[in-house]
Amino acid sequence: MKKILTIQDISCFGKCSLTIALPVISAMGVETVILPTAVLSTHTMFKNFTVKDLTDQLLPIVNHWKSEGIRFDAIYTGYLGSAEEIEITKQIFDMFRTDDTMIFIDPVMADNGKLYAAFDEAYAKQNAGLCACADIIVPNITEACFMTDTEYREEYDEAYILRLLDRLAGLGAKTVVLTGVSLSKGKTGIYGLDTKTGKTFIYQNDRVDASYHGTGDLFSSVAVGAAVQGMPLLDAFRIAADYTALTIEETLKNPDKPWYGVDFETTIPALLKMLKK
Ligand code: PXL
Repeated sequence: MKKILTIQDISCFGKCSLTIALPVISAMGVETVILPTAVLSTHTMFKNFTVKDLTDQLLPIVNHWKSEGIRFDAIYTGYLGSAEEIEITKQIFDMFRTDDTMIFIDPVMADNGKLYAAFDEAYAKQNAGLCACADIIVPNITEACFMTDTEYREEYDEAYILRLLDRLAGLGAKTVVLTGVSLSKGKTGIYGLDTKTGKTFIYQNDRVDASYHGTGDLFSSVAVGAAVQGMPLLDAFRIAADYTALTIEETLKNPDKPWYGVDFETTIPALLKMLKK
């Protein structure tokens, strides 16, 4: 069985980061090893959330794993709490990376032109340094702008996206994939670049007019869970995008309409069917 280590926070309530990665990647038939960077009462879109930072636990935990001879087929990082945790994450890559380890980085820190509450521009630059270590990075447009000193635009054209991809490639990852890219009305999706071949790829589906927390984590979890099992990258991203769109649609049908996260629990059977096709 393939084994993924995922490094991100646990937001106890709210459905994001590890409370999405663990159930979703496990359901895909991949052993999911977690390294929690912090425990929060909720994600940071709630008011008055509590945070217990776990920076001092990271190296003791991984040192124990190393002494047990534990190995990973992929390492997937999401929301990291601080610049120090980014530095430790780089050390963890060095400790566990082999020629076959896929390093998948979702540099979670911003959306809609703004950094999340806990972060500043220095943190964004640190994240750019982390992305240099990756095989695959999946920033949204806002994160890409912060990491490459590019002006954020609400309205853009394909030339803007290609310029962003080119700048992201300059950070050093092998495959760079921009998420949340909308090139025509009513559509949204990804635009990627294989930096070795210079080939770009694009996948768009219908835009669902709602924005939910945790959808980026859902997308990344599915993409890395599929890719680690040998699925061609473009297929892995296509399924991740379709599944995320389907889950948002299903969530909108829920009469309780939770604002804080998506009902991925109801769409896991559909995900497994998509993966079998
Ligand atoms: O979904 C990304 C995410 C992860 N973890 C925490 C967050 C967020 C987004 O806001 O607050 C704690």
